[in-house]
Amino acid sequence: MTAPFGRRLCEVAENQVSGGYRIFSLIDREGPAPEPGQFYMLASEKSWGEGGGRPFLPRAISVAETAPAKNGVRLDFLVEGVGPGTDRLCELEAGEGVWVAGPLGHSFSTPKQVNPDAAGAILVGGGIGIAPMAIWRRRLVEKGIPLRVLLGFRNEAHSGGLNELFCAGGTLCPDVRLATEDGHAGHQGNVTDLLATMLAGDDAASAVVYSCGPPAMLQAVATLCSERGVSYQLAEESPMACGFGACFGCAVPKPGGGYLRLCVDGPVLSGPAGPVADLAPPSLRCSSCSGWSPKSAPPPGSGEGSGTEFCGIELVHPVINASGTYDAIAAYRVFGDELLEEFPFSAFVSKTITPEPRAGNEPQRIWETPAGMINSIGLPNKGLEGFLAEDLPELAKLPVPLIVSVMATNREEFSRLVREVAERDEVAGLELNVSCPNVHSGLIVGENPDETEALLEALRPLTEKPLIVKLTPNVANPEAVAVAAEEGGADAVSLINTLKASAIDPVTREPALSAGHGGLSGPAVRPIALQQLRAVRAAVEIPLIGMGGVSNGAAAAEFLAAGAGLVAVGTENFRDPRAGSRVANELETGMSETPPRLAVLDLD
Ligand code: RRO
Repeated sequence: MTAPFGRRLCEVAENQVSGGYRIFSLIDREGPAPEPGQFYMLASEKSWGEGGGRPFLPRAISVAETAPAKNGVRLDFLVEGVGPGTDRLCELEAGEGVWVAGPLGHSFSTPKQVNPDAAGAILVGGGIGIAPMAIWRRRLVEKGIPLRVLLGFRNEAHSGGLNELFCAGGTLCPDVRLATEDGHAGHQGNVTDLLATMLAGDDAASAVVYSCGPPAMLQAVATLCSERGVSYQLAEESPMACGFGACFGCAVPKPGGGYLRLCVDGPVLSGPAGPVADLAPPSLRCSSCSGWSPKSAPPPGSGEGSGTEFCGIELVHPVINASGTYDAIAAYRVFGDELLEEFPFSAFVSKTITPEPRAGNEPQRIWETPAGMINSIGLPNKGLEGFLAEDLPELAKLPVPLIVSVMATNREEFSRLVREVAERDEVAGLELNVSCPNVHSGLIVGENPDETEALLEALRPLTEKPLIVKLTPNVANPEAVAVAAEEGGADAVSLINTLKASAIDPVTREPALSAGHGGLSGPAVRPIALQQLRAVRAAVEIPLIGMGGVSNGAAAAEFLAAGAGLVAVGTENFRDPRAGSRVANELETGMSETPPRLAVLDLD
């Protein structure tokens, strides 16, 4: 089952207090009913990204219960206010609008063999993690699967959802047992104590354990199950900006090395941690859309189409994606054909590829900031060979021209990338990423005009296809680097990549990102991007792609006015999977659905 493409506005039906938490209900008129374990990306229509600029990114919240409602589906969410996003969700009032994307992610799956003599299902929920256990419990009961439920809370003030989700007529459901750390109810101690006792039973090996809760609890559940040879499925949590595979923030270690993206490979992982099943066929195959090919693009200057021409590539509108902010293959798995029918960008820029595969940086990889975010993703990619063999044939089915972003740490490797990528007919152009803030290559070519010019001189003879140089904002004179790129033979430059930035976790007082620093993006950087774009515009003749906090048509118009030929949408894709087409429409009509989100810097 795929999710409706994009986000939609749903109405709050009610919001009630529940043991230190809140349970709020939305009426979803368009989406399908969720499966247990799935989640939604939520952001209130009002007071989100305004004022102090936080909350900015939508929040991933698991669904606790669902029921048919008049004109749609009711969705219940359990939420604890622990930061600006969840605080705002706790304040929602009946009748308010909430932006919703979903249902997203893998759900729990039923034990294959339902043997009435078997131990059945054991559900283990801790704290806020009881939410997906509630909807899963009801589903298992409906299926007639024997089950026992173990719930753990710190104290009475953190027992939210218990009465509403696990009681009938004011009494705890008979299959539910409690553990509380303060001993106010049930077993005093951890919920995993109860699980350990249960798994010591003779029939334990035939049980399946389902669990959601804090990481330490999930680790203990996994250890217990592994020791007893019991299969298990865990609904995990990880900070995520988008929910559909675009941001690469929600990485969790994969057994055998590398990382999974929890939004598209989870949130439910089966033990030993692995995706439960494929969401949808990974191959892009939209029967009603024809893929782009160099032959299907009208020749520049032919007058066909209402679009734009950029370096000889004909585009239907001037809005593309910023590299690394949209994984079209993952998005297809989540949204299906609708993605291809209404592809949001007029050209697609791939995530940067490197000569060899890279796993990316250790989590934590993303951090929300006022009106923006810092990423330290660290360039996870399949490497040249994997990209050409697996991803390029898929990306070639997109209904728009493809620009491949490449990065290497020396000229020889850059040359290999450019030669092998450029010779493929599916590729319309290449972006040379000389500006990633998150790899420790020793040299960021784009910080040095001489290196940039020498690189372009080496690469220019290798292809006639457009070479676009992605500039870093982390230099005093980006225009000097742009001039060097132009003199070396670049066809265009794109700017800005992210600004070097750090954040301190207010709880630990340690750097919030594992790498210590990352790159800042989002509306907070827009004035800097505009200033650099203007400086570069004055210094070079070649066309420019402008980006940096483009969140609506008004912002895109600013970049075009400052001298860009195209604008790229980046961070806004995480908040709105259809941001590209929204920005393009707003540009064309001169109207923005959403007001400019530059609250921290705009004085108008
Ligand atoms: O993957 C990343 O960490 C990353 C890249 Br390649 C880039 O060019 N810019 C960025 O902010 N992050």
